[in-house]
Amino acid sequence: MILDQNTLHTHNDAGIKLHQQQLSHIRSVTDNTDAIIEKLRAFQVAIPSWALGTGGTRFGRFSGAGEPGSLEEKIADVGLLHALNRSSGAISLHIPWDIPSDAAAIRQLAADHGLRFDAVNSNTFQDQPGQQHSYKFGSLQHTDKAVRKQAIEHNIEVIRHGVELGSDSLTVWLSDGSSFPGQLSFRKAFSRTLESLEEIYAALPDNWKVFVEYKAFEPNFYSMTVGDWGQSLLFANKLGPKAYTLVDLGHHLPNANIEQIVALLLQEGKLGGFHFNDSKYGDDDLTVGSINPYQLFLIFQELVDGMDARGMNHARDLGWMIDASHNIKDPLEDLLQSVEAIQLAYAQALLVDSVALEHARNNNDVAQAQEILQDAYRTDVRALVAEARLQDGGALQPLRLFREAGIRKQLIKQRGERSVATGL
Ligand code: RM4
Ligand code: MN
Ligand code: MN
Repeated sequence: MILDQNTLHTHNDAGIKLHQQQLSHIRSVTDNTDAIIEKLRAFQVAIPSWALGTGGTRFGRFSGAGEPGSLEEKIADVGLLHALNRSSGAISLHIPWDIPSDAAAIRQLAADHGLRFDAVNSNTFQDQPGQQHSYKFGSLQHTDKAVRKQAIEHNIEVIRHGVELGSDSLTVWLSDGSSFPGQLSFRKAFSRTLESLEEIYAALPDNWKVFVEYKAFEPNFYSMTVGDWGQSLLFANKLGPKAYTLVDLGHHLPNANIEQIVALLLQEGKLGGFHFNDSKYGDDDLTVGSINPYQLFLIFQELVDGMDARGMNHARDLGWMIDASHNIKDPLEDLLQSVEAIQLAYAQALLVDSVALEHARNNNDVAQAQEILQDAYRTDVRALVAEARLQDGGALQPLRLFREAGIRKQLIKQRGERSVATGL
């Protein structure tokens, strides 16, 4: 469905007065608000095609209603999000969960919604019906060359789909590893994986990037072959200039200092992509900013600082994507919350007085350095984010409008109570 423009305008008209007051307040206490709004407007976060349905845990899945049953409907859902917040202008596909049968038509449909295709994702962590070799003991690391070959060919196939859709990056996340001591030679598993990745790398078009995503544990619980940023960086460095590390916020051991990881990867020119989510324990895939928004801010502060140090474009030079799963919330509401949390953290990071911070650091003024960061973090920047949306034709309060307009009810009417999206 398409967001009705009259409904949108009624919503915005109703909230505009309060918004103007809040905006003029933050303008009166902050200098560079126009520059921040401009950056917010440019910043787009990709929505993965597998996040539009209800996820589950290994204990059960409680399907929502009106879920998108086809790729076309998933694109329509991302289009709706984008119409509401003007910040979800990209979609990321997981192959084979979402194989476009008519790539040109799908590309056109996405363009009609103002969407482009972000990184394409391969899947060698599940067996598909009719697949010749099993990935039970790994894919790119497998001891059997035939299994590795199958996994390599799948990744090359994913690149082909991506080219047809106008994507320019491939994300490889491997579940490869071992569950028990003795099961695997770490060194040989690494070398086999590298060789396999080299073949995939060789198939990348000139303007493409490959992102090597790491994860500390799960589904393997003793070792993961791309288990941390060190391993990912080793692969990326050995592969070459088109290979980068991808950081997924939920893929670290508890209490890891992700902001430091991000800072160093950026300094090395090897941070390529980012998967946003939040977690209390592990790869919980919760709504961004729902558990630890301060950490998200600290990460953004390093992202902004590190990108500026290299003269990078915040909006274009890294791949930004949400990688979350919704077990009990409406996926679209959850995604609206995640995008908003990302924008708030980004806006707060842009507020940091980096000159004063540098000065405090050089003088070892620890208390002042903390004050500077927390001053930005404690600033209410919601009006800046809302203004950026407004200027781009979005809603003042996307989640509220989603409810007021009864969007889920309409989707249920179109798609039925029992439609189930493909994905995890
Ligand atoms: C993994 C990882 C990947 C995602 C899959 C579904 O844990 O985060 O990025 O594609 O889950
Ligand atoms: Mn991920
Ligand atoms: Mn994950």
